[in-house]
Amino acid sequence: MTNRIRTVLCLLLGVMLIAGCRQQELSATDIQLSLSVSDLLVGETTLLVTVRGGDGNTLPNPGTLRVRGDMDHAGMVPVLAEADSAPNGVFSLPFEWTMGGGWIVEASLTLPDGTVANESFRYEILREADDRGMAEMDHSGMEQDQNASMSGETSAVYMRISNRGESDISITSASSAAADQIEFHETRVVDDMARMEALDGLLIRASETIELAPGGKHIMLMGLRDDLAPDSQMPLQLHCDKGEVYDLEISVMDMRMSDLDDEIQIGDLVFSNRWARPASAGAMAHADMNMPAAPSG
Ligand SMILES: [Cu+2]
Repeated sequence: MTNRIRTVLCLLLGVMLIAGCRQQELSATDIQLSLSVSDLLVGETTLLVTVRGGDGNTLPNPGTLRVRGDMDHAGMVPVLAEADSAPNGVFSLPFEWTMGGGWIVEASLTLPDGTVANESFRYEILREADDRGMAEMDHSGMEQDQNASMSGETSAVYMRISNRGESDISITSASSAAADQIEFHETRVVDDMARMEALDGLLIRASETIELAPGGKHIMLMGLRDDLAPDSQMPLQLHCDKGEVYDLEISVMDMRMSDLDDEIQIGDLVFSNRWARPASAGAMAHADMNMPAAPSG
């Protein structure tokens, strides 16, 4: 699987608000931008950008919104849109996907006091309806069941893993009945943009503990076969390079508020605080599961 495909799959998720606005007075950090699009096929579409404040309520007419859409490879002309009216806190902008492929949409909201809140979203745009599920182009690796409505959805698993043994343990792959594909990722903030990078695996050194947590390392589930309803459990197997398999149950929850008291030891490894987010639809903004903007240029 190439990096690009990885990026595309994972990027179906949105990006949380960026740290860059934190010092501003009108607390742009509290503002959440979410984006939904009417169509993921080449051609005209409508972008709906919802603006919410820290209390989760929509903010009517919060300012001026500028949107810039770029292909994730160089050389394409950006598509721009702007609106300054959002009667119910929702900007509606006509937009055009001019080509099939990976897109990065940057939404930039200028508040009345000049503060700017930014958020980026990634989309995979198909050339035509028939491309859906085709194993060609960017979807190879993804082997979609035509009937699987969940196939574009993703989630992430977090946990703490301690190695009580005397040798390093390397987890090199993961599998689950709940997802078609699982990768190890790390979220990093570079230039105020949160990016997810694929990792080869997880190394837990002797006597050390690693923490998989929102905003950092995580186990990315792609092509969900299960909607991962809150308060349910999902199975996960972690495979170590020596052939050992760690069979785990993961609690599905919106957010972990306290220790889960679910510590189990398998061999030298102790697993605790194992949780996964519920399935999230492709076009949703989602804290922590941010994806990289491709190199600009
Ligand atoms: Cu990820």
